[in-house]
Amino acid sequence: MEKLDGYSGALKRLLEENNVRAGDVVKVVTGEREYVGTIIPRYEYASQDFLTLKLLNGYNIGISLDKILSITLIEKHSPPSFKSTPPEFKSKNLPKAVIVSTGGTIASRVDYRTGGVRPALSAFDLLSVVPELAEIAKVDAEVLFSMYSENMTQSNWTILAKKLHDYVSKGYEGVVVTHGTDTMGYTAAALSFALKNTPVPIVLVGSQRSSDRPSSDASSNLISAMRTSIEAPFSGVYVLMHGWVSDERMEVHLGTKVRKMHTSRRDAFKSINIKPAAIYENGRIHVILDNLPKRKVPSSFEIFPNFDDRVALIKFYPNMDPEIFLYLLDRGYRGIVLEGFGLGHVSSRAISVLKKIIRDGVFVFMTSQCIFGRVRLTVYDTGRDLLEVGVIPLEDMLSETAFVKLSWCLGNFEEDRVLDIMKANIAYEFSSRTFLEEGERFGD
Ligand code: DAS
Repeated sequence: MEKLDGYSGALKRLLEENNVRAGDVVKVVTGEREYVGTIIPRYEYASQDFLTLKLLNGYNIGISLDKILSITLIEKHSPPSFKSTPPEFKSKNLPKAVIVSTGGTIASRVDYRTGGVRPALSAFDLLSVVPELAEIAKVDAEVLFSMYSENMTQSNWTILAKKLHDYVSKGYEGVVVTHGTDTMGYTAAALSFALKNTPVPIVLVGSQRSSDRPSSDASSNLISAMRTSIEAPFSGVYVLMHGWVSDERMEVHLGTKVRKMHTSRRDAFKSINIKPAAIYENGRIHVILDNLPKRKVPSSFEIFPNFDDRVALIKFYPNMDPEIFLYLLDRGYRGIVLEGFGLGHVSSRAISVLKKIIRDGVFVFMTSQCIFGRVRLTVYDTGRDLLEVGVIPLEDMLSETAFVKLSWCLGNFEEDRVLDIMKANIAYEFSSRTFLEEGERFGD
């Protein structure tokens, strides 16, 4: 609790002299009037010139330190602590499901020490703050990591893939992975490649608002993800997030075709160059894409969990110094995914350097920083020169997915198989053609 006070300096001394702390009910007397309320924690970075009280009417006020004449303890309180309670499952014959938590906003709460948000909720906490889950399945929970997703690495992907393979192999009917939103698309792609022919849906879910904020999307996302993982007729790896700013409609995106497209909106995630696999609305799943793998169709469920981290994703920019590619070669990088301009172009200055590193054994693939559409290296001479030196175009594949796939290829297969596997459509990472409905704006 001490660290939650967040008070320091003269203000902290005043609290200590009067033997009061955050959570206590006190009477504060200033020159003008008296206040009765609860001392609430402050975050360390807040100004230390004010004592913050929650009055009996629920409003908070800040009382300037130099106005305080006395503080009297009325009632010692220990701040409310959060204790998760085991869920009460509604019936015995519910299907078995599991929530594997990796951290992120969905598993976070406001941290009074800093005023920011930090990973704080365990998977069990999630179960107890969202009791509706117990009506859908007999849910087990495991905290695998408790981290912001910007810190996830290839080795986290490997650990997570093996964990999920275990659960699915033990017969769990539905698997939900709670994850930070920042790199959820990368992890969804990684699991799409690492877990081949998974017989049940694995649904990654995050939230843009932590669960202790009124506008939180955490519980609605979690319930929708659990229901989708248990009831969807398809299998594979998906991301579920809001399809619109309100709570009614969720979108279920293929793990290799999804990207976070807004920093804060709750409908930040979009399927790129393809429609969402399904819509989850008012408790029902509406499948959109044809030819999705069917749930529980017997086939060999295999795991290829390794990833090589000597792969770089480079967004080309005007006047980029091609020497950067030589640096990557010297650092032992084995593969580069380029996010080129337009149809897949880089400055002509770079072509000779790319030729050198490819000749020295580095794999180089081309995607586009346009995000929508597909690269085509045969339209301009620049593209044809790139083909000539051995740069491989990756159609409409998302650059982030290409980065993950190359890391996965180099982590699991011999080099003489890499080109063929990169060009093969393994987990819907390629869309054969990009259809736009009549009048539809791309990115809708
Ligand atoms: N930092 C973000 C992350 O963990 C928080 C979130 O959006 O989940 O990805």
